[in-house]
Amino acid sequence: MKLPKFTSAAHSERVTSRIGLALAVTFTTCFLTGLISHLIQHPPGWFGWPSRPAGLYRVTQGLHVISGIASIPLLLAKLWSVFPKLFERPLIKSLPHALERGSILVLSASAFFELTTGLLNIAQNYPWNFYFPQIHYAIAWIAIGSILVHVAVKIPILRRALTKDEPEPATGPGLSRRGFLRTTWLAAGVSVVATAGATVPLLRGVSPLKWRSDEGSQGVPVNRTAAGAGITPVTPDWRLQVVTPSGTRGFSLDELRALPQTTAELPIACVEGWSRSAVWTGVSFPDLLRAAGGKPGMQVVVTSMEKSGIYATSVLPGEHTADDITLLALRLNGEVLDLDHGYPCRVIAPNRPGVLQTKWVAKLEAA
Ligand SMILES: Nc1nc2c(c(=O)[nH]1)N[C@H]1C(S)=C(S)[C@@H](COP(=O)(O)O)O[C@H]1N2
Ligand SMILES: [Mo]
Repeated sequence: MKLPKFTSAAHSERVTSRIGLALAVTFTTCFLTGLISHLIQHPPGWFGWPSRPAGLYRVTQGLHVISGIASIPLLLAKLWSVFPKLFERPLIKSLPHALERGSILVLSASAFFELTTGLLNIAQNYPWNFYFPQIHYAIAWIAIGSILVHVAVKIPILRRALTKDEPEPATGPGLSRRGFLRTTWLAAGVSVVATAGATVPLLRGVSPLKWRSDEGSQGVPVNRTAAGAGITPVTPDWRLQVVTPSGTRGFSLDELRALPQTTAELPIACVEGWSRSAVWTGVSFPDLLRAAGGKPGMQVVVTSMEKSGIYATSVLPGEHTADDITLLALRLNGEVLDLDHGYPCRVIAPNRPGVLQTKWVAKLEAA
């Protein structure tokens, strides 16, 4: 079968190289910010994440999702600009040629996989539950590895295409080269503006496709409701259990309210990319640890009343338990914490992913 000849101006090295460079920037940003998020959630021994600046994770995770969203139109435009090449015959000319084509296949498939799973994740709130982060993380290494190989192989073409100032062909069907590039930048920009309101306060009113930044009680979205987590309001004999090397202490809600209270404005920054700042009041971890016979700077294992699920426990590293604005929050935006936001008490720590801000805390173990 003879394929029709492509003559669109979009199919030029110059166009492909420009879009390729933009993709290299968005993908690298996405990879590095994703890596940071992964390391915070599964810290190896050598890794430490500071508790300040308080809003840093909000920025890195916002960038993760925004750079991923911008990559979608860029990837589509890049595939279109090389479209005829994908069907070039003969399929394989030589061993290096076979390797190059193979790497492009791996690159396109892994990039496509990362972007669709990421997008579905933010749109549907963890449809794959447990497996999503592991697979998304593993394939990210394949994507970034094949991108590095691809860029290395294409350096000569990149050089040629970006230094030589070839004139725009006089005529041709469809968009001109410049027009195709402009359309691509515009599509990427529109995608970002349409969604970034989920995390950028200034764009909140502008983004029609933002997710989870409006619904929820007390001015803050709810990730998982109390009903969804199987939580019922606690009875008056409820006690927060605090275990330290000097023993176990129970705190009633009144006793927690009687301890020194700290108020701080801190964001919930969900790994899905939405974030929202709020004013939280409660007992700071340094105060709580001292009251329970422990010391600020001890690592604390947090256990929720939630019986199952991957968010039922989290670990607060020493950097966080020594920080005066790491709170066991009792109040949100001036009101008693709503049951959906973690009543009677929840963790709110600065510079920390939303998944680790454990709600409905039952027990704290300091060591
Ligand atoms: N026990 C428990 N804590 C939890 C969760 C959960 O499902 N169960 N969800 C986490 C996630 S993913 C986020 S983003 C924040 C959201 O807090 P919010 O629902 O108060 O906005 O709570 C975190 N704490
Ligand atoms: Mo989250």
